[in-house]
Order: sequence, then structure tokens, then C-alpha cells
Amino acid sequence: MSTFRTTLTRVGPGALSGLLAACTALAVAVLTAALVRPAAAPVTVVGGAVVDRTPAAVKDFAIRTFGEDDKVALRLGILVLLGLFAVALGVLARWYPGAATAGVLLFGLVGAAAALSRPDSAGPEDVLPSAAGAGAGALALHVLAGRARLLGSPGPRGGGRSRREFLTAAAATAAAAATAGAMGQVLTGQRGRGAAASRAALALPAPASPAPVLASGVQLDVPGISAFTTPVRDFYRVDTALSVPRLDAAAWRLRLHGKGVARPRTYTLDELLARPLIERDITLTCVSNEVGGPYLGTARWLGVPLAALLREAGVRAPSQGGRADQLVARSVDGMTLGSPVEDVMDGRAAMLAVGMNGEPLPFRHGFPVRMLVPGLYGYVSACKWITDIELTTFDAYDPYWVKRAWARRAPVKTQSRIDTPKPFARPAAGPVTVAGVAWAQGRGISRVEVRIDDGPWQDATLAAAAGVDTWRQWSYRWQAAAGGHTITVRATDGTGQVQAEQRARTIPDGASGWHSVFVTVPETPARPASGPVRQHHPFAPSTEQKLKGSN
Ligand SMILES: Nc1nc2c(c(=O)[nH]1)N[C@H]1C(S)=C(S)[C@@H](COP(=O)(O)O)O[C@H]1N2
Ligand SMILES: [Mo]
Repeated sequence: MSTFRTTLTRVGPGALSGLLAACTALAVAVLTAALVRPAAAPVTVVGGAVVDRTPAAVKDFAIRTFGEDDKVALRLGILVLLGLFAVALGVLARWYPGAATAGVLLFGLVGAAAALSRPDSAGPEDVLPSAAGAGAGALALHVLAGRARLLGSPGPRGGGRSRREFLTAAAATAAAAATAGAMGQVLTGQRGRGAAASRAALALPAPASPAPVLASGVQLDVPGISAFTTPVRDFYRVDTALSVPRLDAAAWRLRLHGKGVARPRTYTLDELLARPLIERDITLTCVSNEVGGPYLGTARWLGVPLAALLREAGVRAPSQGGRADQLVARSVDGMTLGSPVEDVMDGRAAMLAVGMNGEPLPFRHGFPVRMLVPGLYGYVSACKWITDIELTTFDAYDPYWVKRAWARRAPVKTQSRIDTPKPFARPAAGPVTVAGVAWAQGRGISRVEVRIDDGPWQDATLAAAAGVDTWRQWSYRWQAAAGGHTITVRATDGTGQVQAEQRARTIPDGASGWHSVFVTVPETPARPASGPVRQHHPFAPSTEQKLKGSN
């Protein structure tokens, strides 16, 4: 036998034992979590702990690299790492079974510790999934490694019989793991179905104050420009939730309490829906949006005016003598976001939103209720799956992102983006429509200018404004000449402030700088005097085809 094959027969069964033990552990953990609390599944809690401890710069890198798939990437990373350790432990078990078992239990300990450290931990029972998983994994490894050890050993149990015994045990373990895993999935799915049913059954009341009718002129007829109202399926998603919380509307509660709350109370969804609702078009922006980035969108939100709710509870804005200057919203998954009480109560359309573009909030956008404060970045205002509002002070409490080097206060910066042409596009010489969006929630957009290369700033044509809290479309007709060109845009807000040129990173309070796009306008081939060129060059693609192909 070659040394490679010898190594493989020595190591292979151990590695397989390790992997099967890990699968068993995970499956049993998922099943236990489904019975106790799905959010306490080991990969979820470990992933959550990793997210919370990831430095802001790495997180920014992950968002940039994986976009909204960052959570899938993280889960996959954890599973691959776990798989590698499982193989190592399985191989180790051949010689040091005690150490291997201890290794498996150590993983259980890590999972249990992660579960307890989660801000939404419900208590000691959160340890159960990791504990049960580790127990099952250790047992599986013990049985499989025991059989594996006999493989190739001399004596009556060596040879074919021991191989059969090992393979039977491996197959039985795999089947048991698959069954437990499938049962866990089904049970978790059933819980989710209760939530889905509660969402499907939710009939949104008509708003007491409907959104102003959108002028048709808010939407320019330019191919490639963002839709004024972002369809729900295209709306960006940014949160730390490894699995989207699926809450049952009937069981949902919102607690309102804290400094200066004379009448603290807890609301059900029906109580909120019985109040007069407002409906507004609002652009939501993420502080992690780079200049020119995709993390913003506009929706028609339906919700309970937050200021009225607070006033009813006895809360006063700091300018009216209120004692609390920070409103901390907490979600079911333990996320905390802090907004200035002054902003929430200054008359803007701050709300507890229940509807988005005419339907109940999708689960990924915070069902059943999320907060929105126009003019503030999402991380200081837009708490999804909200369950608790506490009035406090900025001195007394730092919410989640502030603990991680982001600013305490973060009003949206005036920004503009070129949607079309796309970077490195190759538009034909002649008239080219440059178009995009500009936003300065709370202040509105009064002017947008476009510059070609180092030329003078030229006024873009503004689409109709839908109000100060939404983005505004703009377009500019450019006579493009052959060559490489840099198109730059800048906006001026409703107060007359011109968008800052100074480049700033997203951390700590949002990116700034002008968005520019580089395009190449190809040389136009000299037109033949008469007759199509194609006749002379039967296989040459037309100029038009070439341009399409390179776009
Ligand atoms: N519970 C919870 N709410 C949250 C977040 C979060 O991580 N958890 N992220 C916030 C951030 S950073 C932004 S930009 C908005 C994004 O809202 P969306 O995902 O509905 O677009 O939600 C905010 N609300
Ligand atoms: Mo964000």
C-alpha cells in the first residue's frame, strides 16, 4: 500500500466519525432549539456573538464584500470552521478518545456561553440546545471512534467484519442526525407559520392622515434611474439579525417607560392600530452607505405618530423642560438604537410604522412594528422588531452602535448619486441623459449640479419634490464627445447648504463627498458615404452590437 493510502485508512474513518458527530451535534441542537427557543441555536448565537465583537472596520468590509449575503457568509464560515475542528477531533479520537470527547464538550461550552451572552437571552434554558447537541455529539463520536479503532486491527474483529460494523454505525448516525435535523426544521417552520398567519390576517386600517398625493413628476422617465418608490422586494436590508425574527402579532407587546414617563404602559398591536394613523413617503438611509452606494430607499410608510404617544404618556421634549434627551428603542433580538427626544417630538413624521407600501411590514423590515424618524440615519432611529422604548439621557446610556465607535447623534448628510450612466459605461457620442437621486431628509433638495471633467458646474433639471423627507430625482442632458470623462454631481439642500466635497468615511457619522462616475465615449467610426459596411465585412459586428456588448 502507498503511504497515502495507509494514511487515508488510518485517518479517513476518524475524519468521517468527527464529521458525523458534528452533524449529530448540530441536528440535535437545532431540534432542541426548535422546542425551547429557535434563537438559541448554537450557530445563531455564536454568529451573533461574532457579529457583536467584530470591529467596525471588519464589519464595513463584510458589508462591502458580501453585501446582504454577509450573514450567509458568516454562517458558512462558522460551519466550515466547525467541520475542520470536527475532522481533527475525529482523527484525534483514534489515539486520545478522552481528549476528543472533552473537545466536543468544549464546543458545547462555547455555544452555551454564547447563548447566555446574547442580549436577548431568555435565561438558563438557552443553554439547552448547545448542551444537548454537545452530549449527542460526544456520544456519536464515542461510538464511531470505537468502531473506527478496530478497523485494520488484527484478530477476529479486524478485516471485513469491523468494516461492516463501522459503516453500519456511521450510516445509523447519519440517519439519526438527518432525522433530528429534519424534525428541527419542521418545528421551527411551524413556529414561523404562526407568525406568517398573524401577518396574513393583519388588516391595516386606513390612515387618518393619508400621504399627500405624489405628483407624477416625482418620477423621471429615464431608463436606469431608481424608482421613486422602492418596491419592497428591492428595499435594502441592514441589521445584525442572523435569522430574521418572525414575531407573532398577537403575542407582540411594546413597553413604554423611563425618565419623565409619567404614565408608563404596555401596548398591544390592536391598541396601536386603534389610534389615528399617518401615512408618509420617507427615504430611509443607512449610515454605512458609501458615496454612490445602494443602502437607501423610499417607501410609503403607515404608522402611529410617535410624538403623540409620548405626550400622552407624559413625556416632554427637552426644550419643553423634559428630563430625558435620548429615546432608546430595543428590539426583540436585543438591538438598541438611540434617538434624540427633541427630534422625535419636533413635529416631523416620527412614527411606529406598521405598513410599508400598502402591506404589513415584511418580516425582514421589522414586522409587526418598527420605528422611523425622518432625517436620522437608520442606526439612530429605525428600530425593527421593536418591543421596548425607554426614555433616558445620552449621558446615562450608549446603545449598540455607539458602543462600537459610531456617533451618538447622526442626522442624514446631504448626498446625491448618479444612477445612470453606470461606472465604466460606454455611451455613444451625442446626447446622453445623466440622472440620479439626491437626498437631505428634513431639509429637502433645492438644487443639483453636474460637472463634466473639470468643466463648470451646470444645473440639473429637478423632478417634482414629494416633500423634504424623500429623495428627489434629477437629470442632466449631456452632449458627450469621444473620450474618457468623469461626471460628478453635487446637491444643495433646502437651507442652501451645498453638499460637502470633503471625503469622509462612513464611520462615525456617515460618508460625505461628491459622487462621480467615469465613462468612455467611443470614437464614432467614420460613416461610409453610401451602402452598409456590413457588405464588405460580413462577419464584423455592427457598432451598435459592439456597444451593447460592452455595456
Ligand atoms: N432590530 C434592529 N433594527 C435595526 C437594525 C438592526 O440591526 N436591528 N439596523 C438598523 C439600521 S443600521 C438600518 S440602516 C435600518 C435598515 O432598515 P431596513 O433593513 O428595513 O432597510 O434598520 C435599523 N434597525
Ligand atoms: Mo444602517
